[in-house]
Parts: sequence; C-alpha cells; structure tokens
Amino acid sequence: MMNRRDFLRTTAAGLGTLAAGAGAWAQGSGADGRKPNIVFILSDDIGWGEIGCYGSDKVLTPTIDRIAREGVKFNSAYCGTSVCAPSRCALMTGLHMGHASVRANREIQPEGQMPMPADTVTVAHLLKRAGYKTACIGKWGLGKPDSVSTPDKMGFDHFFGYNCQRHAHGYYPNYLWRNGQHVELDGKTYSHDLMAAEALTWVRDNAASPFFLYLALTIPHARYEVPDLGPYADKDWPEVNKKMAAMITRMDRDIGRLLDLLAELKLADDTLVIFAGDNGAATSGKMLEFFNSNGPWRGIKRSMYEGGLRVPAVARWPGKIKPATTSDVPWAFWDFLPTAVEMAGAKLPDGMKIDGLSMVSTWCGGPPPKRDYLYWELYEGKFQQAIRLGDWKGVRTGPGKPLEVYDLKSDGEEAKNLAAEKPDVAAMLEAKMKEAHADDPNFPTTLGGGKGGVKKAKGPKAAAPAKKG
Ligand SMILES: [Ca+2]
Repeated sequence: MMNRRDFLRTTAAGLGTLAAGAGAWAQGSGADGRKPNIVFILSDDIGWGEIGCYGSDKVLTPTIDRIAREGVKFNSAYCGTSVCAPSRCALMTGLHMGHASVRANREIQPEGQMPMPADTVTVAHLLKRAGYKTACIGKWGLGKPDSVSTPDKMGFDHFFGYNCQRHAHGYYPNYLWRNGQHVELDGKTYSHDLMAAEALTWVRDNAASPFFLYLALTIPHARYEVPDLGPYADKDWPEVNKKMAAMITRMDRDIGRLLDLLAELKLADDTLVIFAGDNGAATSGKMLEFFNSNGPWRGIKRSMYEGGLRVPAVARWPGKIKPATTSDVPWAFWDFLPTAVEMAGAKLPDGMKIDGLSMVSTWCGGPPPKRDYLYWELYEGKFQQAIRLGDWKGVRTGPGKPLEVYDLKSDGEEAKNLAAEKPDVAAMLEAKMKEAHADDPNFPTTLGGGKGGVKKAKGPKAAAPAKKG
C-alpha cells in the first residue's frame, strides 16, 4: 500500500490538476486590475438547519442570507471530513482524507494538535508566493505551538487566535496567540469579539495588496457561551438554545461588519467571500430537534452520512458569481486550494499532487468539472469511510463492516441501503475507495476493529466557564 511519501512522488491517475487557462480569473475588476482577494470564513460545528437561508425559522443570519442572495448558495458542499482538524487539513492542502497527513483530531499535551509535516505546501504558501498577504484568524488546530506546523510556518503572515482546539472550547480564555506570542487576557473577554476585531484591522491594514483571509471562527462550537442573548433574550426557549442562537447571530453580525468594510474600502467587487461550516451539525437530542440542526440529512458531526459531511456554504464574488443562484454541483474542501490558486493566476509547484479541482469556472456559471469521486475517512474511535460518485454514496461505518450503498438522487436521507440490490455499484465503489486510500501508520484502518486502537490523549483544559451569559 502506498504511503504519503510515495503518494507525493507518484503521479497517480485521477488526481486533480489545474484547468488550462489559469490566469483568466486573476484580473480583478478594479482600475489597477489587482488579483482578487479571497476571504474564507469557516464556522465551527454550525448545522445546516441553523442558518436562515438553509431553512432555519429560529436563527437569524441576515448576513449569511445576504451572501447567498448576492451570490451562490451551495446545496452540495462537503467538508474535509466530519471533525475539526482533518477537515481543516483538507482545506489547507487540497488533499482528501485518503492522502491527508492529518486524518483525525489528535490531541497533544499540553496544548495543540498533531502537526502537519514540515514539507506541507498549503494554500496560504501558494497565495503568498503569488503576491498575497495572508492571515489566519481564529482556530488553527493543525500543529501545536513550537511545532513545524504553526500558521506562520504554513504560509500565514499573520495569526491571531487559538492554536489548540481544546483550548477553543472556552470563549473566555486567559490568553490567545498572536504570531507565536501569548496575548494575555483577563478571562472575561469574549474571544470571538477579539478575533472579529482583529480581522477588520488586518483587512484594513492590508487592503493595498491582494489578500487571503482565512477566518476560522469558533462559533457555535460548544461550550455555549455568549455575552448577551441578543434578539433571543425574551424567547420562551431553553437557555442553552438561546445561547447558541445568539452566538450564531453575533457571528453573522461580525461577518456583516467585514462585508461593510470591504464595501467601504471599495474592494467588495474584487473579493470572493466564502462562508462554510467545518463539519456537520454538533447538537443532539432535543436541541437537534429544536433547531433541526442537520436539516434533511442523516447523521451529525463524526458521521460519514450526509449529515456529517455536507455543510452549508455560500459564496459571493460580485460580477463573477451570479447573484441569487443555487448550485447542486458537489465540491469539497480539498477543492479550495486549486480554486484559490487559479483565482490568483498561480500554478502548483512542479510535482505537487492534489486531489482537488478548481471550482472557479463552475461557481461563475460554467459547467461542472470532470470529477471521478469525492472520498472521506474518519478515525474517531473507529475507522470509517465514505465515497460519493455521481449520485452514488458508499458508507462504511467501521473496519470489516459491509459497504452501504445509497442513491442520493432519490434517497438524500440515506434510508435505503441498496448494497444487496446493486452489487455491481457496491463493487465499483469499493474499488474506488481502495484507489483513494493511501495507508498512513498514524491512522490504522484497524482502529475500532479490535486491534490497533489509539488511546485518546488529553489536551489543555478549556477556559473556565464564564459566569455571565
Ligand atoms: Ca468543528
């Protein structure tokens, strides 16, 4: 079986390369013809049903709805996989879980997660090389402090936020990081507000050249903490539901401020703004029912069903993406790197192999890319896999488990397993999954299958719960 190193050396069939004609999108509409800015806003654990334009009748998200109205609402956007760190790894590297270096949330003591290898090439590296200013503001989760894989070593000029995902479970931390330095806090300041403010300041300070802002916000990941309940204060709802809704609406307000700033700087037309969830909904029980958090899909975060993988995503690029459109064309987080690189008029370095395809042309009204399949793995307690090929979906919920087969066209809820009825389809999906997976000793495919289990390590404690809110 091919390991990652072999993979990087090998020209494997079916891997994405940049479309011909790269450079066409790099001409901005501004007088100076500057390259388009790219803002990727990632929301942590937001559910499909927790956003107005995706059908929520409870959570107010006027800005996200506005992005959809002024751009495109994606109905078939997929995350890297259904938990935080590996999903972000796919977003940063253009690799799906069969090739990614980080395929699980792997905690490291006392703070941080498993780093990506030092020779990793990220979308930030490539945009920086193409003349972009680059910032990551929010939650990193892809390499502990002082590792080879901190944001500054992974292509970002500027970083502010949480290095560690566990640390980010608390919204009133005693410190955050700014470029490798502790920023001491009083433990009473809402971290999201600081990150939102930092994003505005950074954009204002870097508006003179093309920029890439990766705004990895921590809302609405649990714990549910918020300074005030906003428009939900008087609702006859469980307190925790009011808190979560208020968190999302607060985030939405700050995304609105960012859009306002782009308009003020006359950069709105030259900026692609994407908003997406990083994995499926994370609520459960009555809360999930209340919000209909996973919308029409089966499963939630940590699942390989659509509810774990399919995420709400909207994008606006005035003059390029047609307003008020919806797109059913599937894409996944590993498409972001080649998309951004094409927008920047750049090229992949010689020999760099990725799994993603550029979606620029498609998002701007062109035909769908020629894609073989989308592929996911998950190593949370047990090894799981999923594949989407056309409308066929394959799901394996554990090592040695039979492959389940669903037809997403007629059965988006993945209710009727067609594996027995469609053995030819099952065999075809099995073969593609085998092709997509490269072994990695850090992530045994026997996990949860009776041997090779990985003990879950504990990271630093989250900040103490706030008294207010
Ligand atoms: Ca998440």
